[in-house]
Amino acid sequence: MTSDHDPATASVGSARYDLLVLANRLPVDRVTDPAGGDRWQRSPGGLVTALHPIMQQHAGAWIGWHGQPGPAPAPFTHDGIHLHPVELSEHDVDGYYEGQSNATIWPLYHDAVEQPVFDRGWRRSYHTVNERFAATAARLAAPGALVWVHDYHLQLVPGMLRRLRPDLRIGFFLHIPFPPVELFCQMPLRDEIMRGLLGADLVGFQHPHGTRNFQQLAVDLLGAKLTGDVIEHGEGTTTAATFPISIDVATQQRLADDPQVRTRATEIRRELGDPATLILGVDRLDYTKGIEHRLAAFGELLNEGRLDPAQTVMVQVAVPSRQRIDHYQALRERVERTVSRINGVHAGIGRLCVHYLHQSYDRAELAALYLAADVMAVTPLRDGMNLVAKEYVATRADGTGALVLSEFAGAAAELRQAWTVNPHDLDQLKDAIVAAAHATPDEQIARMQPMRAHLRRHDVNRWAADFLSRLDRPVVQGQAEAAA
Ligand code: GDG
Repeated sequence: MTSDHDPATASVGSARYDLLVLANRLPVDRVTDPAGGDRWQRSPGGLVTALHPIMQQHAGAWIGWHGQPGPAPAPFTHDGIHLHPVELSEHDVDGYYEGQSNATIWPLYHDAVEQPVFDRGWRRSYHTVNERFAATAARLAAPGALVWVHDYHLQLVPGMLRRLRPDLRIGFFLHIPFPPVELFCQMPLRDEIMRGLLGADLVGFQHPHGTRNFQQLAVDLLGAKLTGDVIEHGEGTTTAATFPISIDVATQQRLADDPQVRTRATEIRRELGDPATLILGVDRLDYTKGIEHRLAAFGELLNEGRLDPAQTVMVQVAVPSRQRIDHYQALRERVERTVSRINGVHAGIGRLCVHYLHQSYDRAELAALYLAADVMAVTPLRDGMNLVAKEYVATRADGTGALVLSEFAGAAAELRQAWTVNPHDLDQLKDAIVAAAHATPDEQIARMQPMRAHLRRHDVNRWAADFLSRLDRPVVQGQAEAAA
């Protein structure tokens, strides 16, 4: 990654960068101080943590939306990263973001657990916004720069950028599942998306299933030739490979060791009435996360007397998400009705069975919840990875705690010692929750330790380094020959 520009003297706005990251959102949020002043604050996500050192080292820039419709702020530097906001109008937010990205692609890529909505106007908007991102990257990239494009919002960008700047090395990582051929082919935008993704030199997926689905589609839909993990297509070659994302394990462990967090964990249990078993769920309030299945299982276990309502508490953190989209409003109503029904039947005065928290929390409070929980229930119907499962494991320094994990989360491919479940099989889910709740400390530790060891070796820094070093390696042709 070399170029002749000097990052020390380049001013944001006119600089050309050796490393560019493109994601729907910039890694900062605008927050308002109590005094009424606005400032930018780094967002809590693992992606920015992982990329931060690399971005600083290579004087990289991040291109993304700043989170508000309307004119984009001028480029600025925050925490050593150069940020280039992309403007989205109200119309773009409706069509590109809430429409095509979150009401078409998101449900379709998650097994169509909700019916994807197809809309011509949204598709046009998606195309327009992807063009805007590609044009910004083309303008800002130094000759031969590495460009790393993230996620389902920007699938057309690699192809568009390739046409504008053939000199770049372009990588793309999909954070959500890549669906089977039959599902993908429902999408009117399917050819354009495939050609968009194949504009990249390297396309990364969370799970081998996604990688295989993509390779098969390239062959079936576009007549590409597959040799090893290299796809030869009309426009060149693209490597498709699996790079399971992870978390910042060191930071998570520091939180777990923090005396204030530990005290808070004890306090949480006390505030909940010191139950024998605390079952925890932490998710964005999203229909892919299997929150309803989890609640149904818990409700039945209480009805059947297999869990004692006086001794068992469930805490469900449901972080508000995509609240303007119909699917999400309907889900919220269903979840709230179910919670209320369970509490109506099983709670007592001053004693709830389900504590439902439609709020977001800071990382320290989340870590305290992870420390307090005997059973962590992660039951998505489909999930690219699921970082909550990994965070729970990384927090449990003494090896206790029990993770119930859906086989449909990408994380299940790595966290093999969890109580693995098919969340659609309610009886199996119930049995797993009971088994996890009754596991002895020895059994918990025997399961937890190998998962903790795995995470120590596979943290988010390694994920980013693996992807970027593979992207930076000009060996695509060599690999094709070796595999032939
Ligand atoms: C997508 C894919 C993939 C949760 N509540 C709060 C909060 N969180 C944090 C968690 C965790 C993250 O948000 C959620 O990550 P997930 O992986 O569970 O889920 P998605 O948001 O759906 O993410 C997913 C991921 O991308 C990465 O590739 O794993 O499959 O769907 O880190 O701790 N953070 C804060 N307050 C909260 O209340 N600050």
